[in-house]
Amino acid sequence: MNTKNKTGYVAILGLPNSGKSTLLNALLGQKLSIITSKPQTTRKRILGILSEEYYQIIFLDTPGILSPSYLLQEKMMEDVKTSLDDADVIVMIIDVKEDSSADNLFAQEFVKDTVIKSKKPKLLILNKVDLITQEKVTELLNHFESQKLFEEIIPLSATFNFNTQRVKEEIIRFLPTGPKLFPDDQVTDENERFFVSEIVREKILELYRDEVPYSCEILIVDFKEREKGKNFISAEIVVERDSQKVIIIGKGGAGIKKLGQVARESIEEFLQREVFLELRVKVRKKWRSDENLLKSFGYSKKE
Ligand SMILES: Nc1nc2c(ncn2[C@@H]2O[C@H](COP(=O)(O)OP(=O)(O)OP(=O)(O)O)[C@@H](O)[C@H]2O)c(=O)[nH]1
Ligand SMILES: [Mg+2]
Repeated sequence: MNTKNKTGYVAILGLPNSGKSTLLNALLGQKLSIITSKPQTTRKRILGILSEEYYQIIFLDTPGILSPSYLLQEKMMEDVKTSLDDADVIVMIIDVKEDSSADNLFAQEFVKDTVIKSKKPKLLILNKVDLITQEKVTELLNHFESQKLFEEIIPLSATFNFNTQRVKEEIIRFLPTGPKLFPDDQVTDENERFFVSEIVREKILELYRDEVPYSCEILIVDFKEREKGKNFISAEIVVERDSQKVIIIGKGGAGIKKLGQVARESIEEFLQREVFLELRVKVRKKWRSDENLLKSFGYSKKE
């Protein structure tokens, strides 16, 4: 083992919709985390591993920081907290269009009382700089540099891959030395089933409005790799109310048909093989506030 190897965990933290998952995917060079224009897309910590000869960065993409209003959101915040605990380096990310001075981010108690006070190296990413002028970027850099809260402040456009390399280099600077923790060819710790369920959820977030996508959870109930023909995947869409089931299915089944089609295409792209996707909708009253159901859906492995 090379003694100069650098290895460590890097937590990507920020408000919902700031671009955490887009940054993770840009750094990995592949789509692992789902991304949508709606806040609270990511619900669980997503681990993404970037291995090169002399380093291994283990990224933790996290749900957006929020003040929880129901149990599911509490579980989401648990994942944020454990990611912070696990991290060797903290990457905080802001959306320069929505929260240019990071006032909203710093207003969050968890950020104010815990993240900022952490002794771990902290980098601040000013994301979405493609949406503002260069003058504004310079102004923001000066503003945050004078605060002296961060080791480095880096302007970024995660979508357009501007400065992604610099983010990676700065992270490596602050990584501890140590042997790699995962095999070089391993990208994540979750299985295909998990990512397939995430893709279905991504498509629901894209296709449905208001509270409907937020009331959905996806369970993969069957996943068969058949020797001949396509893989067979059966997914259950769990909703909270009968009315939401009606909306998901749509008039004459048009909604769920469209969902099945776009989700299948995206799953096939991810798996690089053809699949048959079956979708069913089930009502589980108030699952978002039900400790046992949430546990069975894999939320928060709180010891
Ligand atoms: N213009 C622009 N949009 C971006 C950039 N990075 C991310 N976005 C968009 O911002 C939205 C949110 O991106 P995500 O990566 O899902 O954000 P997130 O922080 O993971 O959000 P949650 O998982 O909900 O907490 C998406 O519509 C992205 O396409 C960027 O650099 N520039
Ligand atoms: Mg996300």
